Amino acid sequence: MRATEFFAPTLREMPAEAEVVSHQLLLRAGFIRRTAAGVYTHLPLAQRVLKKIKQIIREEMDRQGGQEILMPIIQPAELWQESGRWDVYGPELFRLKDRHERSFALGPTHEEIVTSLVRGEVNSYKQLPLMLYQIQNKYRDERRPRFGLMRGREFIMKDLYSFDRDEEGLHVSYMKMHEAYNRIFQRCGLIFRPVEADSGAIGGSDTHEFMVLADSGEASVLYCRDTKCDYASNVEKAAQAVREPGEKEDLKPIIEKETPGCRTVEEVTRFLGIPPQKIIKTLLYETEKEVVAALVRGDREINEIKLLNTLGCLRLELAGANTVLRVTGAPVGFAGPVGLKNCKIVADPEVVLIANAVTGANKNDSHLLNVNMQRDYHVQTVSDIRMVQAGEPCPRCGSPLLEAKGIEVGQIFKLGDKYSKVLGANYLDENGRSQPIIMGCYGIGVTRTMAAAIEQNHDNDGIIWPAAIAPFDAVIIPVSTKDEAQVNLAGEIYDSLSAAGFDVLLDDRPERAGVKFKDADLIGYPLRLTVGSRTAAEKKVEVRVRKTGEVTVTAFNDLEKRVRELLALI
Ligand code: 9G3
Repeated sequence: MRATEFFAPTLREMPAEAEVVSHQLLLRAGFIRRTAAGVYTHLPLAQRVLKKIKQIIREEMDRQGGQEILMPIIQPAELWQESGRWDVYGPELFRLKDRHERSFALGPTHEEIVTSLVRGEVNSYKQLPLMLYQIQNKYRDERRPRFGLMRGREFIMKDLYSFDRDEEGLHVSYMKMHEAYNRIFQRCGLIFRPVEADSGAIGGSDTHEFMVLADSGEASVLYCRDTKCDYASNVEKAAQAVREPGEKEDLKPIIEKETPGCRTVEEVTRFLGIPPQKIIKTLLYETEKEVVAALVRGDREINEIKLLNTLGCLRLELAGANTVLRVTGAPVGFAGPVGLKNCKIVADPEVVLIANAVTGANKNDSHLLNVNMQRDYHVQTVSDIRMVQAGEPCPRCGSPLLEAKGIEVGQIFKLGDKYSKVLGANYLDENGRSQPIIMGCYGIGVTRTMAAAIEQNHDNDGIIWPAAIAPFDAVIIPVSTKDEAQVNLAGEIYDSLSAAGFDVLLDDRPERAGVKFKDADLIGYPLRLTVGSRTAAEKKVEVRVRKTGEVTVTAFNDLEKRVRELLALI
């Protein structure tokens, strides 16, 4: 491809609307243009990157036995009503009607469609296992589409669905996808980690997220410092290690103390001169069923996902001031478990270990000192309901946990019979008995992977593409397009590398070399091959590696070998 014919409109200025670096660089370097909020056109540079990512994904899905299909974007409402999800999802589900007033959704995901396909076609154990996948546009009407391709309303996803006879078969399929995802992100040249995650609203049991590590990532990952232990978890899922009880303390008699205006842990610790580890923080929550008091140590934060899972409820919200007043008899800031009635109490295991704790007195401007579980109050449930922090011991091996920021680019789920039960996707087993098909689903955000690659690999000058997903392997720059020797050698390089199977761009624009160098750094070609007057005379080429800035001069005759070597290293 010649730059004079190539459609890659770069921008001089940093686009003002872009908040994250991948969005800024994708716009500036001429990869994408905005069509509507959260909706983008992919220009040729982006399309080249996406094609390479998709190719890697296809090869790894096929290697594990996946078969590619293509399901419709337009999905009939009836299937979503059958699964019960038509009413579960609100405005996030794009809805539309046809000329006959029949309702449809623009597919945000394809569990309903694929399950309905399989229930119609699979009826015997002999047809299982089965893995079907597609690479296709998805639609989700995000409240605030932001961050460019990181959270679009239209995006490309690879989604695979596995169908097995039983949980054992599902586990085999799940591990195949786990392996495939490791290979995919490895081959894409990304630094990533598979982490344990919460299955949340989707139900089911096991789930892992694949995180591309980047400081700008929205997600927090905790992982074990000991590299022999591969524990890594999304911060929401991370389990606290079991703690031994500390020194035994004699139980002291309970004392009520006035603490005027002290509502927060910080205010109470300062006023009473005690460490926050001695305080029991009591937070009231409302679920669809009841009011719940959640107890954690004063220096800890509640993890609402863990609390929701412990309670087995659907909705969970911090109780308002009126509810707090009605249940505790005191304004917000003075709740405590002692004498608390009409309210379920859930405690974090660390709370059990606090002797002579400080709690709210359920009375305005008052706290209780020397509160002890069993003697002074009882709880219905003890369960891990708090956030784990970096530095705490790994729940598997006890080494300290480290924290990293990541971008979720893939997620794999064990669904079990969640969809097959409601949609009636059954098969006949060897004994002629009808069984629900056991499913898994496995997604990769393809457009998001491209954005995450930039978040992880850039500098002040622009993008630094990993070679495997770069739009071109190299750019060839003749320093002067008026110098015939340079133009001829650049053309020869272009022809020979193209013939050898490399993707190369010949920057034949009549621009100053400095402008072309700047654009080359911005677009992020792994290699820059420069032909100047001196090198042209000697039939040599200056080879610069974008990632390291390393420059070497190579004879034209050795160039193909050199390029191959360097690309293998990037
Ligand atoms: C919806 C809307 C948004 C959604 C969903 C449904 C997320 C929804 C979860 C998944 C799970 C897996 C297949 C590939 C792997 C991930 N947002 N999810 O189900 F109606 Cl509006 O999509 N799907």
